[in-house]
Order: sequence, then structure tokens, then C-alpha cells
Amino acid sequence: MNIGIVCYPTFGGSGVVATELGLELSKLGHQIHFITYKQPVRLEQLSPNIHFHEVHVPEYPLFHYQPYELALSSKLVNVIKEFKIDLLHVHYAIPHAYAGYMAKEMLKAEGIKIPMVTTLHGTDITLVGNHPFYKPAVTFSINHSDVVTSVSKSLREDTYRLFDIKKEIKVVPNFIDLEKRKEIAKKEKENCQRASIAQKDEKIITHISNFRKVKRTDDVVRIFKEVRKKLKSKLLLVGEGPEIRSAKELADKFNLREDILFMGASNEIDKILCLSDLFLLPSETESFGLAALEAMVNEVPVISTNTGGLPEVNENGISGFLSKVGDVKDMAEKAIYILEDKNRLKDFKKGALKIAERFDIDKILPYYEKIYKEALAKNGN
Ligand code: GMT
Repeated sequence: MNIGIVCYPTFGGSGVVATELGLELSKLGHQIHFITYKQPVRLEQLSPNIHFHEVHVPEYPLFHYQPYELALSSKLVNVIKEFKIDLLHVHYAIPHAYAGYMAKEMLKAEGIKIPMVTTLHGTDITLVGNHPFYKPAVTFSINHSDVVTSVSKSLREDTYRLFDIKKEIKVVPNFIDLEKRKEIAKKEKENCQRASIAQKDEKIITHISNFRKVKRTDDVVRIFKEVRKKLKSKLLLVGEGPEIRSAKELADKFNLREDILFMGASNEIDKILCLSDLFLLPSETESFGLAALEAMVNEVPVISTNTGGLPEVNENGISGFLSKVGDVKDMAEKAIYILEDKNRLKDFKKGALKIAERFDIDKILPYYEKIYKEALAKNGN
């Protein structure tokens, strides 16, 4: 099949899921065409089955806002025609589902039918999409997709609650390539640079995100402050975003700058996770929490909030613990509980990997293949 994938090319989870899915599908012999404004970060190299089509938005002084949706939908029309794309899979509703719908309609006028699968990822529903400025367009493009998927049960419920959706939403969780990740984790463990980060008797706590408000990164620093009072430890903050400044200010205020390492945006997630003892994800809302799953597959237990889809990923008492949003004290106590006892930490590490195994790509890919068949059938292909 020739499949067109539209996604954000950045470090965000929706782009990572879209890229990894495309790579897996390409291994099965499908031709995968990524259509976005930059080569996706996890798409390290192109291969005979992987193609990348860059969307250009020419600057024009009349436009206060450059019309990306317009450029994207035109690019989609051209790529679909030139490469005989059979199906379009758009990730993150805004503006991808809307641009996809426009492309679909333009092609329909030329007698070309193209089915569209839309995957809802999170803030396209819970934060941004729900804004009255966007809501009608988001509702319309979800209702006019051939098949709609969401990455957790919780996100499906949120979508039905917040929007007037007439469509069935199928839940297909985020995934990891277990074999590949286990191999990488094993290799990384062998050359682990732990000693360059922390002393033997120090614990390493990690947080990875794009440092937006929704991630509550100040809580990460606050939790660490409490843990640091009881246990010798270091905090690794990985990623860039608007909240990084506030995290730095807080680190200074608490006099913790020596123990908190700001690592910037990194593609070396496995290298960082291999030396981590605990992962913190105290988000305000999180539709799934791919970052938590990536930690778990590296045998890193997770302290998270119990919001959104996180309880579907992080199992309380097995892969880590869940607390109420903003309950820094509780999260700190749970972090200390896991870290203070060697054997307990070992058990949680094992538990984290065990739960992560549920989300192996081999279990998830057949769902997407089934969905593609259904979308093609619905579209009369
Ligand atoms: O919705 C977002 O914040 C953006 C998106 C992204 O591109 O990072 O993240 C969401 O999609 C991920 C992949 O499906 C999920 O694992 C994240 O939980 C989700 N983020 C939120 O819901 C905040």
C-alpha cells in the first residue's frame, strides 16, 4: 500500500508515534510518504520504502499569518496524485485533519477517492482543539474522517465529552518496538556513563518533555527538592520549551543548581534512560504519556499523576505510582519509597518493563492494518 502520513516533525509524542508507525509499516513492504514541514526527528535516514515530502510555506508580506493548512492541503493533493497514495493517515487533528479533509475534497472533484484516518493524540482535544476558535473546524474534520482513533480510552471519552462527535472512535494505544528497545537498552547499559553524572551512592531522577505548562515542570523541581532532602540524588531535565526558564529559576531559588542538570532537547533518550533510576511525569493532563512508556521499557519506574490516560500506562504499585495532580508531597514520598530500598527499586524496575511489554508494536500494528482496510472499504476502494 502507498500510505501518506501527516504529522508534526518535532520531538513531541504524536510525531514520534507517527514516525515509528511509518517505519514499522515500511518494514512490511508498504511505501510510506511523510508529508510535513521538516524531516521528522526520529526519521534518521530515508530508505527505499520511506519518502519525505517537505511542505513549503512561501512568505508573503500581505499575510500576517502564513497559511500552512493551504500549503499542506495543496502538497497533499500533489503527492497523492504523483505517488498514487492509497490512504492518508493524519496525526494530531489541528490542522492536519482539516487540511486532509480539504485535500480529499479537492481530489474528489477530480474523481480521485482517498480515505483518511485521523489519530487524536492529546492536546488537539483536551487543550487547543477545545478552544471556541478552533472547535467547529476540529469537530467537522473529526466527523468527516473515514476512521478516527485515539491513543487511550481516556482521550476517547474526553473527545465525546468535549465535542459533538457522531463517529465511532477506536482506541489504539501508543507503542514501542520492544525487541529493538530492549537491545538498545542492553547496549546502553553496557556502556552506561552513569559515573559521569552521579556518584555511586546517588540516585538519578529524570524528566523528559517539551516543557509546556501542561507538563507542570515546576512540580518536577519541587518533587526533587523533597527527595533531595532525604536521598543523595541528581535530577536530569531533558527537553526545551517555554517552562524551562521557570524551572531554572526554581532550581536557583532552592539552591539546587548543582544537582539539577539541564540537558536540552536530545535525541539520545535511551542513553539518558539507561542511567536513570526513576522518571517523573506530573502532568496536568496527559492523554497517554509516551515518555513514561519509553522510560518503562528502559526499566525505569514512573511517578506520574493519575490524570487522563496515565492510569492506562503506569500501573500503581507495579511500574511506579500515581498521585493527584499537584500533590508534590505525595509524589515525593512515593519517589523516596521506591528509591530508598535497593530491592524495592529492583522490583519496580522489573514491574516497569513487564507493563511496558503490553505495548509492543507487534500487538498494536495489526490494529492499524485492520483500520486501514476498513477505511479503504468505507471509501469504496
Ligand atoms: O497533545 C500534545 O501535547 C502533543 C502530543 C505531542 O505531539 O507530543 O502529545 C500527546 O501525544 C502523545 C502521543 O500520542 C501522548 O503520548 C501524550 O500523552 C500527549 N500529550 C498530552 O496529552 C499532553
